[in-house]
Amino acid sequence: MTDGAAVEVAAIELRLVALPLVRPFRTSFGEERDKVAVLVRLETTDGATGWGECVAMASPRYSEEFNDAAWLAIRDHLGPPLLEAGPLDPDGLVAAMSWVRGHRMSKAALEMAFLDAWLRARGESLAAFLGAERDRVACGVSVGIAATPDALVEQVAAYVEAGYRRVKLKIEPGWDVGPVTAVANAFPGTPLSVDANAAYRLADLPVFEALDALDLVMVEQPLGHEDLLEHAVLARRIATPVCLDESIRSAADARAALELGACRIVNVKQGRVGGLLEARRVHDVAREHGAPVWCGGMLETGIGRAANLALAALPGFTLPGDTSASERYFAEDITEPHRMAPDGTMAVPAGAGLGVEPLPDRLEACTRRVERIPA
Ligand code: SMG
Ligand code: MG
Repeated sequence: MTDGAAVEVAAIELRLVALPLVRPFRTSFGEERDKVAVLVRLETTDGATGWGECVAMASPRYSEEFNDAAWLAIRDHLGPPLLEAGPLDPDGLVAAMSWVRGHRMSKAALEMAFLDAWLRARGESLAAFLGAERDRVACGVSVGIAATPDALVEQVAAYVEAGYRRVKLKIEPGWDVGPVTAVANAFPGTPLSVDANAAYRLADLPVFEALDALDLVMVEQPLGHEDLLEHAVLARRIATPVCLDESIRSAADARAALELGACRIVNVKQGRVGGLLEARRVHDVAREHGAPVWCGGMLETGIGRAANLALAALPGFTLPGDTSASERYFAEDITEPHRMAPDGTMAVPAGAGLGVEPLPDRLEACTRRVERIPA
């Protein structure tokens, strides 16, 4: 439920930005060298503006969504009715987009931009609006597939040194028990997890049985991206808690997964579930089931990262998130950088709305394309 004044959407600006990553990020589904994202800038008839970031990638590999599709979904389908909708509050905005099936990352980007504008006008931070109970959050780091186990250990050493409170290693068939054991042996007290991005089948059970010996915090999305039943079977056969990412697209999915025993932990990404309001409902469902949640990441720029930090400050987020410092991704972010303290925590932005905005020069330098509706 949201209360308070409704505002009218006057214009929506789409902007494609590209930022080089400090090092390529390799997962079981491919390698990212640049962060390419659609940003949304929304204006209200009262003159308030807000920013949103779509977490889709350049190609439909993490999920079916991708940047070019998000651009069209927003420009041609989601956006125009919002310009005609009259006064909206956040629930009204979500309702006005609900006729579109799927396209959750596009809806989430519009919702983020709307909330930023709406909250700035009220002088309220996103974290306070969502119900945050902390002003700092614990940070983990997600480490891509490396060239060799030694190279992986070297990367992890720098992150452990920086203070990260949990290290997640990407795995795929052929890059699992060996490199993960090497890291576990090199950093005995460091909480470790693995993320397969759906690269395994149930027949790979021996891999997960072998990983059980390493006392991992969790194994994330080991099996099919749309599968719950096989995850429930695997979860019963291994000791390591299963966490789901790709398979949870809504609070209803989270409820089904937890009640089926398909997972014990949920990775929450606001974009994957269609927005911050639905992400809060995923958090609420998991809490009802006594399941910890943590905030995932999509290599966001400083805009999307600010939203993640606000979400990660909710009380059910009891595990460190993939909410790493800006410098882990970019030599220069498009906002002031989000910095991590040596104790492995990061400040939740306290200013109104997202509490951050793009730096004009950086935004200009990263922009590849802009389009506005109405034109
Ligand atoms: O934002 O630090 C980050 C990346 C975290 O590993 C991460 N994300 O499956 O959880 C995941 C992946 C999805 C994006 S891979 C490009
Ligand atoms: Mg994941």
